[in-house]
This record gives sequence, C-alpha cells and structure tokens, in this order.
Amino acid sequence: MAYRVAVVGATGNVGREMLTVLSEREFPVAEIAAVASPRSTGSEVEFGETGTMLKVKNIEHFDFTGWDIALFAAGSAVAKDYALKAAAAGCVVIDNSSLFRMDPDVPLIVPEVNPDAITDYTKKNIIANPNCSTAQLVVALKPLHDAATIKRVVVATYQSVSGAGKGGMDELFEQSRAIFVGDPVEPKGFTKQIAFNVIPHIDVFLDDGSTKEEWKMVAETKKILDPKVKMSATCVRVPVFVGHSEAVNIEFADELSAEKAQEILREAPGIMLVDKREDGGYVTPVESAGDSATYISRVREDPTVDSGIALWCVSDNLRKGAALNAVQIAELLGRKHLQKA
Ligand code: 11C
Repeated sequence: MAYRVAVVGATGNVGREMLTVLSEREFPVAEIAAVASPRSTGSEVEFGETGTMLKVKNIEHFDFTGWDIALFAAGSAVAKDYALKAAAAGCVVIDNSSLFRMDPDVPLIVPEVNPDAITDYTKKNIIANPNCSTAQLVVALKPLHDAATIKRVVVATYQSVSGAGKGGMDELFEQSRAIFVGDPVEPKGFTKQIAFNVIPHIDVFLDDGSTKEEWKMVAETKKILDPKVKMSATCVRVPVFVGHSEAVNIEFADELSAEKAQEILREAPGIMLVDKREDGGYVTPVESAGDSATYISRVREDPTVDSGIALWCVSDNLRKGAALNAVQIAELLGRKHLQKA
C-alpha cells in the first residue's frame, strides 16, 4: 500500500522537516507534492535527503481530489481557507495548527498516548497535531499516569526560537551578531531582546494573565491525556535554536518512587531516559536537535507533596513537537484506517 501525500507549507521549518521525516521513515509514498503559498510557487524543496527535488505548487490552484493525506504545516489562516476544502475533497488532513485542536469532532492525537481516539477522524476528515510543548509533555506523562494516576502537573518551559518559525531563528542569529559587533539590538518578532536573554511570554495574553501558549498546554493535555488532570504552565522563550525543554513537577494519587518512575520511563514508547545523576548525565536541547526521542533526565522525588516526581524533559520541537508526530499519525492512519491497493 502506498499513498499520495501532499505537504502544505512545505517551505517552512516544519514542512521541510515533514518531508525529511517522511523520507527517513520510508513512509509508503506513491506520489508526493510540496504545496505552499503563491510566494514560494516554483521554488524547489528536497524530499528528505533522497536527492529528489520537488517543485513547489501553489496552494491556490492545488486540487486535493485523489490525494490520500495532506500534512498541513502552514498555520491557522491557511488551515482555515484550505483544510476544509481538502477534507471535503476526500483527502485526510493532519493539521499542525491550533485551529481544530479543541474541536470535539476532531481528534487531537499523540500516537504514544491516545492512538485509539483517531477513529473519530471520519467526522470531519481532519486530525489535529498538538502544540510542540504539549506533545513531548504528554509522552512523558502518559506512562506515569497509567502507573500512579496524575492529580496535578506544574510545568515551566524553556522553548527554542524555532517554535516561532524561521523568522525567530533569524532574529536570534541577527541579535547575537549585532551584540558581538556592537550594533544596536532591535526586537522584531519577539517582544524583547532574545539573544542572551529569556522572555516569559509566548503567544498572546489572556484575561486571566496567562498566555495562549500556556492555555494551549493545559487544554491540549486534558484532551489528549485526561480531563481530570489539573495543570499550571509557565511558558518561556529562551535563546536556543532547536529543542524545547520543560521542568515538570507531577503530583500523583498513588505512591510512586523515583526509582519506579525511572523504570517505567525507561520502557515507555518514544522516551529515552538519560539520568545519570552526575556531571553531564542529562540531556540538553542542543543534543536533542535532529532526534526523534523525548528525553527524560533529572527524575527525583518531590518531597513537598505526599507522592510526587520532578523531572526534566527535552525534545526536538520540530520533530516530536510537529513533523514527526504528524507523520506518526499518518502511519497510524495508514495502518489502521486507509485501505489502498
Ligand atoms: C512556540 N509552541 O514554541 C509554539 C509553536 O500552536 O502549534 C507552535 C504553536 C502551535 O512558539
């Protein structure tokens, strides 16, 4: 079985990564199309490292009829205009934007956590991919929740600039250069200087003083993992190019020792436990870049609650947080639901 797959937003950070992951994992592709805005039409992108160059097609003229799967990585505005069109044409959309995530008729899937929820995709022909900071968190939480029932999570994130797109990466690079050569630093996309700084603000502010990124982490975790889990998030942008990190405190209903938590995490799908309790015996975002794993380090008991664990969680936000998770969803869909000769 092989599928006709379109990648929408193919020239962006996540779209390019989707092409790489599809080719790396040898996704059964009968035909692949790179689709993007009129601005990128006619340019070329490589299909992973296959040497095959794909001419970028204009989304405005692209006909999704006859295409099996469309991986959308073009933001909410493009999803709003074209995902429903693609879905109506019979193509299953896996959308990386936040547009459909909380729609009760659209499953929000992390394959290691809630694969069975995918059956609901038939309601709209759309499946949502979570926010990058949520994806790695729920991969870490799921096996611990199964073992000891999570009551409450407190998380602080350290999110790389690639979460804000290529523009975010360029801004960090430009500001770092400007500081070294003594030029003035002028924030563009970020609200304050990001080079050699941290900014406790991602996405827009909400009425209660939290940000939309923080709201997304809470709402998405509840939808994917368990609505009963209470959660508080603080999301922070840091001057790292790729790789989101999270410091997580988890309170459980049942007893769970640090040793048992390590044992569980060592065996859990999608997780690589690197927890040596010595200099360098943990993973940093630079080391996670380009990898598929969600890395867990610094697992220890939290003595401030009856049963609690603190841990450090790092993953490549363009991979597990976006492209890889989308391709895993496509694999799940292909294996379980799409039958093609
Ligand atoms: C960031 N997590 O790091 C965001 C990017 O809802 O898919 C992804 C936003 C989203 O800025």
